[in-house]
Amino acid sequence: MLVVAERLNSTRKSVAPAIKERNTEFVIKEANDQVAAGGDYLDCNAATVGPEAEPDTLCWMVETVQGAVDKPCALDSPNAAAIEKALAVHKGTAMLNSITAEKAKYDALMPLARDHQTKLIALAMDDSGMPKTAGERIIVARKLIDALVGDGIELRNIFLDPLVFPVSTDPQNGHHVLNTLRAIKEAYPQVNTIGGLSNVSYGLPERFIVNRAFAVLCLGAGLDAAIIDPLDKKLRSLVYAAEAILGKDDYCMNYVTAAREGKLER
Ligand code: THG
Repeated sequence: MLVVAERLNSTRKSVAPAIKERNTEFVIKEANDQVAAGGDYLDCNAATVGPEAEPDTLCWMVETVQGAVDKPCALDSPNAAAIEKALAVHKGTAMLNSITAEKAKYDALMPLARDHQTKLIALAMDDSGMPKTAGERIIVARKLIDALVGDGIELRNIFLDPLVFPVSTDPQNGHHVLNTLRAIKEAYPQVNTIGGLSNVSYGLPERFIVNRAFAVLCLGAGLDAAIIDPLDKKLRSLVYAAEAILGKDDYCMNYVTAAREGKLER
């Protein structure tokens, strides 16, 4: 499973002031910690500084992160101006987080993804709002994937996000995600799937437990990548184990190596 490390997000209480004050040391430590824990992409979200300051702040985040670690970033913003500026300073292949089938957003962001050949997170939503059931999400997802392919985006660069909502608000919310994952992988085997797993546990106690259970279920339904806190060793351990069980880890090499390297925790 590809890990998009989520901790450098300005909506987190401890991160917002650090980003506003351009605390380089804070960002470097988070980047180093998340890569040491297995992060493949580092999500960078500077939304709370406001739309005026966001482009320069996101650039500063990307340059600070990539000055410390040799990893690509996931540029977490709906602001095309911020994405465009950040792409200009980003080294390697970035991930763009995210595009939707909302017309204005699609038209602003699709050319950036196409021209820079980025990885692209595609959210299953359009101008009619957030789809609810798996059936509704699959219709929107198909529309979006087909539009992207028509505009020259390669299937392998698309990461379809089915949108994760809390199970505390609707008991079917987990099911909607799992059913969407299965349907997308069946219809488009070359498209990758991704989700922000921690959304599932909003409003519940001991959220980490719910997130871990959800990660395992999503892997079983065809999840390829996840936006997670890689510092959760127990979550990472369950992901290694689940991948071995699902035949995604030849001879359990990754699991055994993780154990040898002290990365597993029961
Ligand atoms: N899909 C896509 N992108 C996303 C999401 C998604 N980006 C944002 C989010 N969802 C995933 N990232 C985070 C980052 C941090 C936290 C949760 C999700 C987090 N939340 C604590 C909480 O809510 O309790 C904040 C506590 C704090 O203030 O520190 O840590 O679904 N494509």
